[in-house]
Amino acid sequence: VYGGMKSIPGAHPWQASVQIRPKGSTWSYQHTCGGVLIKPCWVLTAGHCISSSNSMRVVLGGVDLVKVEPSEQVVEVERVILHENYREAPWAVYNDIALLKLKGPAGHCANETKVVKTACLPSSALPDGTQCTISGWGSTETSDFGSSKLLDAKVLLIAQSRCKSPEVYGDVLDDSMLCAGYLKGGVDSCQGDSGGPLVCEKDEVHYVHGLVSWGDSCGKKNKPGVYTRVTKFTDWIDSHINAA
Ligand code: 4AZ
Repeated sequence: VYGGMKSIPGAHPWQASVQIRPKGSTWSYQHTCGGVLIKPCWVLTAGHCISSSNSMRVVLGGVDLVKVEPSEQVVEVERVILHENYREAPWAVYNDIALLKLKGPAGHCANETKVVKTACLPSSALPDGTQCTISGWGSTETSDFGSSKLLDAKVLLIAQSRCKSPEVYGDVLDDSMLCAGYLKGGVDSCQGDSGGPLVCEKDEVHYVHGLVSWGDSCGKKNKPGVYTRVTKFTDWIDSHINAA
């Protein structure tokens, strides 16, 4: 996160660190992406975070990637569901969403605690200009390698028409995407935050409206962060979570 602040432990209880075990390694896992806990056995992340050959795990309830914290829960991924229309193009990724089914007995994968909670799925879009929150361990204005501590920042939802204008992203933007941040730059998500939450609070309920997806660099003027527009995928998510 560019222009963010260190998160208060427990402030983003749906935040997951999605980690992969590099090929050839028998024990080490590396943070690759963020994710969002939406049900005790389900984490949403970005499609571009999925690598088919490596085993994946998810860490919940932690803020520090290099410490083992008493509050954290480490859960293996049982199954990966990548959106069937996920596409990579030179300038953008389309339908950038995947579901991770967590391992665990009888619907009991993550335990809900003070610092591990689910975020809600939105049923409708919010007005342009709504203030929402991003969080993650990705690159910062001072470190390309990311932050070992979870960071967060407030961003504003940007009108699709504005974000599709030629000086911003033009027609590479489609309706599977949503822009948030500031056209003046400075505060933004970045590499390593991918798949993590853009959460907006409404009537004291936290809804995941976006997943960090892509952007032209980070924090640049007229190049806000682009997020997977979760309201476009709620039927897809429900169909997989509630499948017989
Ligand atoms: C990336 O490379 C990336 N500023 C993620 C988010 C943004 C840019 C790049 C948004 O994964």
